[in-house]
Amino acid sequence: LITLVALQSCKNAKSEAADSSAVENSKRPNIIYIMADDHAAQAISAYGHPIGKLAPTPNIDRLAKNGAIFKNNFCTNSICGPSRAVVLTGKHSHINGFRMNGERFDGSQQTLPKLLKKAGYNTAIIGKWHLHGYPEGFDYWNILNDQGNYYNPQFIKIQDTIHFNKKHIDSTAHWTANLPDTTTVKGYATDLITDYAIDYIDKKKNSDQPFFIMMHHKAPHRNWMPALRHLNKYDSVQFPLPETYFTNHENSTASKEQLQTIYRDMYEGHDLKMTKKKGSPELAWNPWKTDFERMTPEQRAAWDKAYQPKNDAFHDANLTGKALAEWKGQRYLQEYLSTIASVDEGVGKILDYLEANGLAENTIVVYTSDQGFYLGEKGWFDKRFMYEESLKMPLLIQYPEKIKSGTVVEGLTQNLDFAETFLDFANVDIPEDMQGKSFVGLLDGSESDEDFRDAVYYHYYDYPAFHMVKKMYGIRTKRYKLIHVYDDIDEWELYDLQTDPQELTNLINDENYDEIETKLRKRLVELQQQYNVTEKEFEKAPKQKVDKAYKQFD
Ligand code: SGN
Ligand code: CA
Repeated sequence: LITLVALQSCKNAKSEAADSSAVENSKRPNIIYIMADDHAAQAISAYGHPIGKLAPTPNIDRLAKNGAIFKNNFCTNSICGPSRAVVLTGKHSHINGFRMNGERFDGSQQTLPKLLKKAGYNTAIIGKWHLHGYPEGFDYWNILNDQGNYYNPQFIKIQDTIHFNKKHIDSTAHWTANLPDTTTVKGYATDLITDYAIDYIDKKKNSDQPFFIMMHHKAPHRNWMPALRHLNKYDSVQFPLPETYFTNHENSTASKEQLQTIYRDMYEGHDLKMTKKKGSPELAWNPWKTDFERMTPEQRAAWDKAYQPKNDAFHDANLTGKALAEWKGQRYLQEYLSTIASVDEGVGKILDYLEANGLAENTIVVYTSDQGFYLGEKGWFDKRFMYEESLKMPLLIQYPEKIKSGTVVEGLTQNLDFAETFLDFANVDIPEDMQGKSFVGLLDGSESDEDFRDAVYYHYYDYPAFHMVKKMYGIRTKRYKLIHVYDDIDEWELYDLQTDPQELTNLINDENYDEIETKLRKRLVELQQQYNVTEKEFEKAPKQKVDKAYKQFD
């Protein structure tokens, strides 16, 4: 009877195999999950985009060469904390309870690290956490304080808080920011996170226990501060600005009203590292001063030395209007891509380490980002929208024992599937209540793209908030996308990705697409039923909150 109950509550019924004996463990793969923050697929050369080609990522590309690249991997909610919560739980935001940044993740719920730990894994998280409160289910953690900083970041380690108690956690309200347990570490965040991860792996490499490590970079999140060694990396490269850089957002009110346009909303000093006047290192508009003030005088001097000539040249050029907007797009891409250079080097370090220590064969290495990002498409930076650039998450996985080199996955996968896939690879029971699907079958060819999934569901809630992207939910199939934008508006958008990959023509009122629209609406409702979406999910933000937020971001 006991076996029966166990079988019923799991999707893959591996209960008998799931003990933590040393023999069992020695066969189980280690899992290294590397997740960047805001790393767009367009900026990874393996994806073949012109930007990625001009700023190659040879080490991330090694994963595609050794293993698999996913061409259609999507997030369920394009924003940081929510994406992380989905990865941890294998459940949509409305089920795991973390719908938007600033909320507090309920750490008492079932999570991937807890399940792996129970099955005998040693579990760790290093780097960005951003779910507030302290991580649970990890044997070791060393997390960035809140969003983290590029230079001399603050970390919070499990050892520092070993004496913390429940009361202490509760009293810290929503934020891990400004906790008493932080230690400022001199160095550059991406390099520190890489080195800490290698230290951890090194300690575990001879153990009987397999390990699972989540290595979460801050990079390349705003405000895109490259390492000192990369400050001039792309000074002489001209990146192509997208054709849609100056689009006027016809037929989409949400697109018109967003506040994430490069040439209008970026902070000239803080983000674009522009200076007030020629000959001076003083930054132009820089409201979040601590990103620069925390640098040591030596770091700051090296920084200023690298930027002075290019900023002086900008002042000499006296640009205005369209030329200025284009210059800003170019500077943004240079900053963003130079910041990625150290992430790519870090991936190389990890892969070299695994190869040199005989760990490569039996270790799954995953590279992804919490969501996609705009690199000037539609004039934008940031994410949040259900359009391709922010919906798509890069995903590359190597596992020489089980994944053939050069595998290309076209099936529709999601971050919702990660937990189940890792459990599957680790031969651990997959709980019935997880909402994704293991994509091991897509990797070994035993399942077709069509059988795997016909449509993905999306829901973004974080409005009003930074960048003022409206609430929206929708469905994306292989060819079409239907979006409902709601709250202070009620607008539907329909795109044909085959004829309009840039999603510029809203077909919602086009009669030729009536039949397709009807089918999509039906499938959308079915998916909402499947994922237990209730009326409660569509609550509106109070009007005063919206008005106040607009004022704040004006
Ligand atoms: C910060 C950024 C925003 C960004 C959010 C959320 N501004 O507030 O541009 O959208 O984080 O990003 S900054 O000037 O403070 O960098 S997320 O990745 O954490 O969701
Ligand atoms: Ca992010």
